[in-house]
Amino acid sequence: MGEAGSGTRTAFRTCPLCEATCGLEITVAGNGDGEQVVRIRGDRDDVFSHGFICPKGSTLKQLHEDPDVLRRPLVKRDGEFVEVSWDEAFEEIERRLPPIADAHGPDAVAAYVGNPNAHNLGAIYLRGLLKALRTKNLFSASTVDQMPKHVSAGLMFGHALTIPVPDLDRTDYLLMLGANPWESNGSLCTAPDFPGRVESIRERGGKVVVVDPRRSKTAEHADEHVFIRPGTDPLFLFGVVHVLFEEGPTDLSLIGDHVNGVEEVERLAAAFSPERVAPACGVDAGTIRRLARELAAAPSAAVYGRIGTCTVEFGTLGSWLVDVVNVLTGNLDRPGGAMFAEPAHAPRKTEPGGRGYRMGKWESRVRGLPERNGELPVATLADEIETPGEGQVRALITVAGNPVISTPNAGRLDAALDSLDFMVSVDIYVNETTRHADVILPVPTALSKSHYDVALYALQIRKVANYSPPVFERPEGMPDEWEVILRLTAVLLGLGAHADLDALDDFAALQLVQSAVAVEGSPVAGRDPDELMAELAPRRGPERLLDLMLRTGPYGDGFGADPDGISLATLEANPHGIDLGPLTPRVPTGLATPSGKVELAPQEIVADVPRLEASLDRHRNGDLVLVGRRHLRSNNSWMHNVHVLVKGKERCTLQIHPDDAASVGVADGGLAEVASRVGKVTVPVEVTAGIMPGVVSIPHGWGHDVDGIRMSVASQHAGVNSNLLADEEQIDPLSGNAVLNGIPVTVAPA
Ligand SMILES: Nc1nc2c(c(=O)[nH]1)N[C@H]1C(S)=C(S)[C@@H](COP(=O)(O)OP(=O)(O)OC[C@H]3O[C@@H](n4cnc5c(=O)[nH]c(N)nc54)[C@H](O)[C@@H]3O)O[C@H]1N2
Ligand SMILES: Nc1nc2c(c(=O)[nH]1)N[C@H]1C(S)=C(S)[C@@H](COP(=O)(O)OP(=O)(O)OC[C@H]3O[C@@H](n4cnc5c(=O)[nH]c(N)nc54)[C@H](O)[C@@H]3O)O[C@H]1N2
Ligand code: SF4
Ligand SMILES: [Mo]
Repeated sequence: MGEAGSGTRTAFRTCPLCEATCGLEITVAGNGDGEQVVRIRGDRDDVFSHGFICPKGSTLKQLHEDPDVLRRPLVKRDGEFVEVSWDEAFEEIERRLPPIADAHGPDAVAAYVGNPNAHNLGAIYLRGLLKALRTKNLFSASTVDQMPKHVSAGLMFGHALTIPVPDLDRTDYLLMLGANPWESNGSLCTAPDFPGRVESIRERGGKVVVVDPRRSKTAEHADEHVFIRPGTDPLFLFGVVHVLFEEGPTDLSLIGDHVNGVEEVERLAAAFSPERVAPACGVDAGTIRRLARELAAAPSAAVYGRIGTCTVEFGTLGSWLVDVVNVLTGNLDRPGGAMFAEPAHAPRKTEPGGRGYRMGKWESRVRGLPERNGELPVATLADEIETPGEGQVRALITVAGNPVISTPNAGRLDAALDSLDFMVSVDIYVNETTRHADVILPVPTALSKSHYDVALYALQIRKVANYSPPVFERPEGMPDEWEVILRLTAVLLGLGAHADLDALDDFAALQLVQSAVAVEGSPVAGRDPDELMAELAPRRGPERLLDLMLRTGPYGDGFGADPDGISLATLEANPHGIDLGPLTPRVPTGLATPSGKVELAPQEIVADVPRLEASLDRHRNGDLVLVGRRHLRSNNSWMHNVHVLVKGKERCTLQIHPDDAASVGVADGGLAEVASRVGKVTVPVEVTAGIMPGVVSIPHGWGHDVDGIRMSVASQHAGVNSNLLADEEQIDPLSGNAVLNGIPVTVAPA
């Protein structure tokens, strides 16, 4: 923080709203309790974002000042929320939650953790909370998002987070499927000003191709846009792979020694000639052949797939094929291709190989759906709540999640939450989900929390690290988010509502230190844990853990082992972040598969290919299918209470092609009723040639027209909940991810 004139100061803070990690320059005026944000703009000196900001970034001020944001805990008494003290809130939880697990077993308590945890430093403490629950009923937003990519990357490269990212700043050719970074600013690819970086590819003479059933803003800025029928990307990509083998040779010169399974992929691809897949994809065979040749011929190329390739019927196959093409064109792990990040806070792997990705450790009780990454598909949460029997879910903890808006057959889940014996939510609003809670524990807003992107830096396109201290003190008496999570953990551990949190935190830190010194090859291997604990003092909370991670990480000071290395103090001294350079190759040492090689044809994935092939013959009778979309001024379900973001033209509309509008009899500006197997909604119609015939689109995150929420602005801009239409029975079986794109619907005038 620096002084910027009398009575004002300037603070620097990474924006936590999306995955782009933009640096913000925040001007604060006044003093003490009267301090206020006067301006938020992009931090021009930020080493990663260089001043870029989107319209959401500056609204951290409005969020901070939003009168609807909770500042005191709420407990429901006789159906009404009443404000209580922090002690009372935790005493209520202690009185009601542990007895449920005691009486019915640990599986009777479920947890759902949502997207903002990926952007919260304090969420490091969630791991302890979830472990304390000892339940198999763990759910998160990952199974309505990126679980297919975790599974494909886990099986191919050995770890759920060894996900290659497109080397945007150096690539000559970018093929993007099902991603719209002009609105989303990117995902599973941390790159502030993603659009600017894509523009630069074109400026330096490269090519950008977008595959999407909608002519998205990203598609408009590309060299080429290819319409594709929702859910058919794996067929398209198999067509590309088919051509790569047919016209060969595939380029394995760089990585060949480190890949298993190439012949198996060639054998599988034989069934997917461009001519055979073209009718299903709606992409002509000539285009598929040409794109395959372009990818193979480009000096460097990267294929990148996101939401539209994950939240679909064959999500894992699509996610796998993206990287199969990266490997076969010689682009995996080379500059300009698809590379692995190496974040400053994660220990460096020095030997190839590892335990490999384990999956299916347990199954869900009702539908028998397998565990992935330690969790179960959220598409089956309602089943687990509604279905009686041993292990039935009777209590739920949500942390930063809004599953009533975000998950399939939202209407069913909404009703199911009403039947719980007890529910506690850690959240900043009374919204569609938390209105069902018996206790709501609020947390400080972003400007009163510190920040470091533990999750997203694992997917960054440059080696960058940035830490921000809180801009404001927390309101009097309000604990930090990690303290709320830790106190909840203490209650679950049976330590009661008044446990000694400092002791618990010391214990958590000591455990991490002990495991760090036990790692062979670590710069602190064999050191005395107490000595390291003393060096970390007087830090506590997430800062202590982060300091430990940074110091034992690939660029760390190793507690003296490398005097030039970094620590949290280095980041504190560099409020615009530190830049450690472009990504560097990590194969084979970064690979954690048991073979120490890239597994191009994992057996679990190969076994799913016949299902894909069978879909080729599926009768497509001209029915409409629904896809989603995002808007730059929206953020999943929870930034709609900020007036500047929701004002203006209605954005929650049904986009439909003119031909389809004519055939079903709906008109621009009119209302349509959209129905699926599980529900129906009435939504304003937007007729546009920017969407493929046969496809309609409604954005997710809306539907604030329910009773009992306390979001005065959002209620005025309610929109409809598109997940009332998503079918909870439709999942990608390999990952358990919900199918949120390509939902069969009917449309009629309302
Ligand atoms: N149909 C359809 N559905 C989708 C998607 C789609 O594309 N189409 N996208 C999916 C994706 S990618 C995602 S990630 C999910 C998101 O699904 P969720 O994570 O369930 O939903 P969010 O809208 O992110 O809700 C975030 C919640 O956290 C609260 N919150 C905000 N900031 C904080 C904080 O700092 N601390 C705490 N404790 N709480 C906070 C908000 O009030 C809100 O209740 O939705 C998924 N659902
Ligand atoms: N402004 C804003 N930014 C956000 C968010 C937000 O809600 N608003 N959410 C954040 C989150 S949690 C995430 S996960 C990311 C997501 O980031 P992105 O993956 O970029 O998400 P979308 O903008 O939904 O883009 C998905 C695209 O896939 C297309 N699509 C749908 N079905 C198919 C298909 O079958 N095949 C192909 N090829 N395309 C298809 C859609 O038309 C859409 O253009 O965005 C993050 N950033
Ligand atoms: S793109 Fe916008 S919302 Fe995302 S980090 Fe940057 S300023 Fe924040
Ligand atoms: Mo997401």
